[in-house]
Parts: sequence; C-alpha cells; structure tokens
Amino acid sequence: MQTWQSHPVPRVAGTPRPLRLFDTATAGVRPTAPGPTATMYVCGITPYDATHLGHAATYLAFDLVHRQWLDNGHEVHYVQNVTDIDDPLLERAERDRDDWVVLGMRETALFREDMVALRVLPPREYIGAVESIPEIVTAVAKLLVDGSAYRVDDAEFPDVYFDHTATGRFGAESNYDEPTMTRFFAERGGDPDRAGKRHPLDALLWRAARPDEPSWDSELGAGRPGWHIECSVIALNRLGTPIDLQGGGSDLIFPHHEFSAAHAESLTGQHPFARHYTHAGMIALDGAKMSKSRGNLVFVSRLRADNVDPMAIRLGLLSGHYRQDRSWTADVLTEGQARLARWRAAVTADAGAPADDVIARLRDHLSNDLDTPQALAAIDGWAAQGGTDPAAPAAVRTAVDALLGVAL
Ligand code: 5CA
Ligand code: ZN
Repeated sequence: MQTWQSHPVPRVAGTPRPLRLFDTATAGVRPTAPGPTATMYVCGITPYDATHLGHAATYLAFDLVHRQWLDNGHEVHYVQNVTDIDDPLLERAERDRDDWVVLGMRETALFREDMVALRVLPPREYIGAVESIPEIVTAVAKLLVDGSAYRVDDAEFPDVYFDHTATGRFGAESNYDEPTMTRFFAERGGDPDRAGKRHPLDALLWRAARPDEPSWDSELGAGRPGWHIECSVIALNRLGTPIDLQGGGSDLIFPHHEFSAAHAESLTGQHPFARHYTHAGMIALDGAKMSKSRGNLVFVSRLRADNVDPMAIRLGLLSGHYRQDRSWTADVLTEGQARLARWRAAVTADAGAPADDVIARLRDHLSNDLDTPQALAAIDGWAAQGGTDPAAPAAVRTAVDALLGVAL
C-alpha cells in the first residue's frame, strides 16, 4: 500500500528527554529504551467507513511517540496495517451494494488525506492484509506444524484456530481474568460458539472459503486470514522482535493485542513480542462512545469540508490526556480554535518571553507519558506572558511544530 505524504520535522534546540510511557502489560509508566532505530507497530483502520475523531485521537497519540523519539535522535521504523479484508468490510459492502475492494480503497484514500491534514507523520511501511496473505499463510502453516494451531473437525469448512494455551502466557498483555476475556472476546469479533474448537477463547487464524466470500488459494486450502495473525505477521516480518511498541485504542487490548502477541511469541519462541503495549482511551461524542454501530460519528473529513482548521482539531484532541476516555463536544473544538488563534498571534509577534524555559517544560510534560494537557498549558502560559526576546517566537513555533505537530 502507498503510505501518505510526510513533512520535514525541524530540530529543536536544547536537551531532549527520554520518553516514559504507560505499558498495559506491566500496568505502569516505564521508560522506553529504543536502540538507534525505534520500532513501532500501530494497528491501522478497517476501511469500511470514514475516519472519525476517535481514530484520529489514537493516531495522534502515536504520532507524539514518533515525534518524541525523533527528538531523542532515534530513527523510527514505523509500520501500520490496513485491515482491507475482514467481516465488517464485507458486511458494509453488501449492505450498500458496493464492491468491497472499491469501498476499502476509497476509505483508505480518505484516511490518508485526513492524516496528512492532521499532520500525522506517515509510517515507513503501510501494509494491507490482502497483500500480506502469502506471509500469513506461511506463518499459519508453521503454527500448524508445531501444534500451536489446529483445524476444526469440519469437512466442509476446515477453519484453522490458534490454541490460546500454546505459549503458556496467555493473559500477559491484558492481565484480564477469564470472565473479562470471555465477555470481550464475544463483543469484539470472536466466535466463542464455533463448533469444533478446543476452547471457546481460541482465535481464528484461517477461515476456509465460504460460497460468496472472497478467498485466496493457498497451501492451507482456499480461504482468508483471521484478524490477529495479520498484525503479528506484518509486524514480525518487518520489525523483528521484540518491537519497542505496539499501539492502538483501548478496545484492542483484548482480544486483538493479546492474540497478536501470542501468535508472534509462538512463531518466534521469544517473549515479549513488544516492550510496550500502549493504548489510547476511547473518544465519545457528548458522552456516548463514538462507534459505527451507534452512528454518532464525527468525521475528520466532514470537519475539513466545513473549513475547520485541522490544527484546531489537533489541538482539541490533544487537550485531553491520550489514555483518558473523553468526549468530543462543540466546546472542545471552540477551545481548540481559540487556542490556535492565541498561539498564532504569539508566534508572529515581534518578541516574546525567552523560549528556553517553555521548551524545557514542553519536553518534560511530553516525555512524562505524553502529558499533553500540561504541555498545552505551558505554551498557553508563554503566549499570555509576552516579552522582549525577539528570537523567542520563532523558537517556540519550531518546538510546537516538531514536538506537538501543530503548524502555527
Ligand atoms: N483494523 C483494526 C486494527 S488491526 C481496527 O481496529 N480498525 S478500526 O478502524 O476499528 O480502528 C482503528 C483504530 O482506532 C484502532 O486503534 C481502534 O482502537 C481506534 N479506535 C476506534 N474507535 C475509537 C474511539 N472511539 N476512540 C479512540 N480510538 C478508537
Ligand atoms: Zn491490528
């Protein structure tokens, strides 16, 4: 898949701070410690609808991780997938009498445009599930050989499942107990009642071809991939293991990231798959979780079409902490717009308060588990202060550009 357009990230004067980030597996804020090249895999969209502000907030959180690592002098090898074949895509295409391939291409193109407008730095590799099928088949075949995977006893549809006990570490990523796992598995795309599974929690690796569904010929028989194995394989084959970070929204903690870790750990024999599993909170609209099934979605593309400045959207989403479930409201956008105007006035003034101190505080807050509310407050304080240093406005503008991704 084609990734989206990048933009230069300026260097910021002063001393960077190593990034500390919350890790779901160890349930605490820990330092990230990448080598010269930091490796990050963030789960991409399932392109059956336009990008809403919940998706955008999640990609913005990992864009800040990307920027903190760049500030610390690391290269960042960032990989993201597109789930361009899965049940929700097929269901939407059927509902709308659309072609599932065209639907996926159209929504992915719109997503790229939204990401460019929001100034989200692109992944180095942007990989679709469909183009990865040969890699996925090889991995599933390996899991079958070593006994981590099995076929259900069904002559018509001999689907392949992953035995969730294969690594002996299941639960290490989410730390959920079995009742919680059982509930989320059923709610989030799992099939606990599929006849022939060894255990209700076992996850689909390869779905044998059904009439009227797309399928691909392979050594496993004709079929299509399950969801979690897609992310394990795309990440492993490009980034190796362990990766520095696997990211997504908190609705991916279980089953998706638990299984993508378990699949990867079975394939490599190494633990952990990721040094950090980091999850963004859910964005709601006026108090109700923004979700496609509820239909209460605010699309980035809709706001752009209404001439809302994407930098005001960015500031609105960053005004809350990335891990906090929070609401998008008209006020959040209005405040984002007002803040953008104040900051623009301050960085185009002839002079301002000295920049060193505010840039140091910006770095301190961002390196502390991406504390954007405090980071934004630090810039607010500087902008309100005024001063006589003629070099300060340009220096703050550069720091806000590089570290917060906001073009003033
Ligand atoms: N393709 C899979 C991941 S491999 C998927 O979950 N796609 S998605 O389109 O449903 O979601 C894309 C990303 O947006 C995921 O990280 C998901 O956790 C996140 N996301 C979805 N809804 C929200 C929301 N309301 N608030 C914050 N993030 C959200
Ligand atoms: Zn994923």
